[in-house]
Amino acid sequence: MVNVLLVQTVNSARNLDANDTPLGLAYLAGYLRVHMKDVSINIISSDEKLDFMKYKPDIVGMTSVSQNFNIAKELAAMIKKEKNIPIAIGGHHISALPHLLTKDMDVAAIGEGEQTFLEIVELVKSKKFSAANLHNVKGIAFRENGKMVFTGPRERL
Ligand code: B12
Repeated sequence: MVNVLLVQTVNSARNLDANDTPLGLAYLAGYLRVHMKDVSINIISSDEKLDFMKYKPDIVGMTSVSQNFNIAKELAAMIKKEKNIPIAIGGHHISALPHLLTKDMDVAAIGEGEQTFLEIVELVKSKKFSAANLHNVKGIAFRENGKMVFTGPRERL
């Protein structure tokens, strides 16, 4: 069993940041459920903050628009402090500016994320999540020995 926690970054001070489940994360969850056995998925909002660990995540996937990227950064730092689990981030902001990946974020998913995230979660599930193996996942950026690696575009769904 692998526990996946998907987090929508929200700024509750803004009207449009309702806590509705974002379609993008729902697509990722739907794709995982169809293509992977023994996976448990929770989708929550960044407002839950310190309660994250109650979901016992093996991997966290975050989504963020530019406006909420600071929230994503803080969350990634907070989660890493608590437990060293892989953190992937996707969405418009990191897709356009993958070099902004922070030291607390392990993987940037560029563009459509369904197949990309499935492959990342498969690595986590089989305990093979490492920079060496990330080279085989198309459509991502990550840091290796301080250098940014881009694995090349993923075919569009
Ligand atoms: C619908 C929509 C909304 C709805 C969302 C409703 C809902 N419950 O889903 C509402 C009205 C709530 C909304 C609010 C806002 N929105 Co809006 N929204 C959109 C819109 C039109 C479509 C998004 C969508 O659902 N796409 C379909 C899904 C399936 O695709 P996706 O989200 O991109 O996700 C895919 C990939 O990005 C990737 N992915 C995404 N996240 C992750 C995470 C991981 C871990 C991985 C691996 C992959 C991954 O995989 C997904 C599946 O392929 C886009 C424009 C567009 N055409 O994309 C703007 C857009 C995303 N919004 C934008 C903005 C600015 C906002 C607000 C900040 C507005 C405001 N001033 O408050 C808020 C922020 C809300 C928030 N907390 O994120 C901007 C973001 C720009 C930027 N630079 O980041 C966009 C691009 C519009 C624009 N051109 O300006 N929005």
